[in-house]
Amino acid sequence: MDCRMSTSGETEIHQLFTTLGLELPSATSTRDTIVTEDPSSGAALARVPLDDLASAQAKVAAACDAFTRLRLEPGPARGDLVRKFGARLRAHKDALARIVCAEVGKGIEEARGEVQEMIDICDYAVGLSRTLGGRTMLSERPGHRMFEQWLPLGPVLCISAFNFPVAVWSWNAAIALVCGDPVIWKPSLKAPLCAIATHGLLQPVLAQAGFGDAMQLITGADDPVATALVDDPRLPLVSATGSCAMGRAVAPRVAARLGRSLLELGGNNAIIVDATADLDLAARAIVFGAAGTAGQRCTTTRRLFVARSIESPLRQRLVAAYQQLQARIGDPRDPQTLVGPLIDRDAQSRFREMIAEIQRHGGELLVGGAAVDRPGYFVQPTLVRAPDHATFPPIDQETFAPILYIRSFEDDDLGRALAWNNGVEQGLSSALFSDSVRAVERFWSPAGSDCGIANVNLGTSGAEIGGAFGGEKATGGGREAGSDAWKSYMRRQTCTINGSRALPLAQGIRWD
Ligand code: UN1
Repeated sequence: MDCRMSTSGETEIHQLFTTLGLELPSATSTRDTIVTEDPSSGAALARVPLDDLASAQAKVAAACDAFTRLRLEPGPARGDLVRKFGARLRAHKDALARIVCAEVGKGIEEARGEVQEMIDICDYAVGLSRTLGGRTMLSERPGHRMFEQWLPLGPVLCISAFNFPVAVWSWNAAIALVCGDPVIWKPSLKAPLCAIATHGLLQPVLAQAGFGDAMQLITGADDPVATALVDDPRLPLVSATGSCAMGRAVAPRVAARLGRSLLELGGNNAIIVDATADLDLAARAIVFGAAGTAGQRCTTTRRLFVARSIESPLRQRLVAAYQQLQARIGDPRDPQTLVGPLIDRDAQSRFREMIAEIQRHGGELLVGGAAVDRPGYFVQPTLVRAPDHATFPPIDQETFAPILYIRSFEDDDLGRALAWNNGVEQGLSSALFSDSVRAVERFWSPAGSDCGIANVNLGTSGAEIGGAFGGEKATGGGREAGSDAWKSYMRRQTCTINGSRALPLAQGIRWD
């Protein structure tokens, strides 16, 4: 049976690559390989050759060479490369989404959304390529003019995670390209096909413009390949998405060489629902936030704090919705499916271990709590009532699975809910459901949510690309995508010119 499924998985991938006009990389005898698998069946999809240290170094050298030319290309011309890439993504949205769906098990509707997020950031970056600018400042010295300019930084190392295998890279790549920076992409080894396909779509656009070496893809093991990239002083910025543990390994190494890092790490995101909230709206947002993408977004809703007087009606709505969800677990290729598999066997084991820990600590399983008995790595979306007053360690941990904890607070004690919201090591996303302007203002006040994202009457996940994306504390402090996140990809130069014949010193110093 495994053999038959493996054959169909391989055929599907082969056909999708053909639709994109691409060839699957072929394994050679000189390279190590990995087998990437379909998490909804456990069957093999393809054998992918890995880069070794020597090939990785050669790719870094090529990117450095590309930088010497890309930095001199006018910004709008760099934007045109991104515009053409966006056009190719539009044309091939469905096939690329199907590869994401097959390799990481993301439901096809959400996978299409992920490719749309790539298209959106391309449009955004194209606009940026004609609008990036610096400030002019007032000089204190007569006849002097002071301004700042933003210049390309250098080749950027982008480490991406399996859960958004193409969109998060595109936030980095589209912005870096218009800023004049080549990008070296080190994708998760759980999703190499997504990266190979995306890279293949971009490559003709770059090659045609003489920048075929500006984007490099390195599929390599953490040790020694990724470690060497992180340590490489030729790469002034390391933009890394993944777990807090990964960030803790990467950040000190980059800091040791005084490089820049841009970290987008874990989240243990909460929704607070107060007594004035629209419960139907809240319930819909909570279920998507907690069970969408099988709980594998960094923005997934993992904790729910509910005002005591509405706890029972909201819980009833959620229990009913979660019961219905159990029938919508399945093949992510089926548009009726709402919950696909976890990424791999380890993730499924961690889910099981966490369920055991929840029960050990007195958590009440309201719905779900089991792995699904079918091939692949499926688990049930799980709703847990956490004890209100006892300490409950599972709630403080980010388990990358669809587990949602509910806890209640007294109606007049929003301060407690905010303290719980802020009482975890991460600080990525947060949301409040409320019709009270006072509650909303408190949530957004300096004493409110400590997260990088703070939403009102919408859930914690599903951010648009126009905002700066990222969070505080153990989430790493980085900001990617919109707003002024582009500044991380450029170097700032403060420039002063003296147009007079005198040489006045700043701060009024006389030194004749
Ligand atoms: C991630 O999980 O790493 O806001 C990124 C969201 C998506 C991006 C998630 N737009 O949920």
